Amino acid sequence: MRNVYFNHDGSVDDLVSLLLLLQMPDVHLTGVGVVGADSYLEPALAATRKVIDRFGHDTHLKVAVSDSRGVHPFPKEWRLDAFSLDALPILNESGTVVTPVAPKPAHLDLVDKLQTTSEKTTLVMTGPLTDLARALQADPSITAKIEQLYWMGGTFDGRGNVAEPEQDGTTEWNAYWDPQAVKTVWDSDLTIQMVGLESTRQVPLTPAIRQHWATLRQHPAIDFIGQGYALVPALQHFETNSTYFLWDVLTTVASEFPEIVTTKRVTSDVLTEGPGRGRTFETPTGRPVTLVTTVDHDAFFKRIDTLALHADK
Ligand code: AGV
Ligand code: CA
Repeated sequence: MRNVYFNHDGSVDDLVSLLLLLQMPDVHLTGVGVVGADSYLEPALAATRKVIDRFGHDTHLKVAVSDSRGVHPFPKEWRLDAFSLDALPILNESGTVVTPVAPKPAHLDLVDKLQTTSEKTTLVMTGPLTDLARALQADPSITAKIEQLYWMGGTFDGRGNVAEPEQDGTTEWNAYWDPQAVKTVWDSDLTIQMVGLESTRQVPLTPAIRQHWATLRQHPAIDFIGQGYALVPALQHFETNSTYFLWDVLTTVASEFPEIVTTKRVTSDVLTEGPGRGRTFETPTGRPVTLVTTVDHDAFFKRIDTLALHADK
């Protein structure tokens, strides 16, 4: 069994990532933290607890709430999706929420879980790095208990996904929310696998994929995935700023099934000031990162099916 701690920020693909982590036979989830970055915190927390109730196979997880705040807030329209997710009937059949809230804020819950787990823990983070940066500041010795960090964020190809004033279009949102947190994590000696936009662009949400999930909706976990991805825009005629990709799901699935991706080692740094703040970039003097470069598209989507079907058991 592999210990995994998951920190996410409440968008559709974050919750689908949680669902899939809960189905991985070799994964022991030691903790889950939620940050209200690409979501409002209350519905993101509630939906997280309900996904664990419904699809968690009686794990004894508690969900930790983040009090981290970003420098550049996500668009309100995107953050509102968490309310719709939390209201989906499939998460509300029982009418009660059982999974408890952890007593400490997410960054300190992370420290506790790492330090009290005897073996090392793999970190999967599908939102900004703020909670990890704060955990490192609270207790620098946690690096010895972290096997590796898998992070969805950043990009090296100069094509960002932030369409906001006073920035130059080169940054990815999770990095842009808190650039200094990326810098703090980059300055640590953690082993990092990064899933940036160059690879996630290979796995857009499309009408064909939605149709595929529709045909399998008799399986509750696939129904949840289909309902979730019905809330966000697919790649239809051309890519817009709101087009949805399977960013976080790729990160999560690749953390457990490395054969679906190819990677390369890069040395990199991040800007914390100026119009490119939040931009990750390659530089010979930077720190090493394993960057996911390509995805086996069909194997990836097949893996989602197989994992989701596991929830029937
Ligand atoms: O930049 C990708 C990150 C992922 O962690 N998030 C969404 C994923 O959960 C921010 C984001 C970028 N574009 C978006 C985003 C969009 N069109 N809708 C919602 N969130
Ligand atoms: Ca996310």
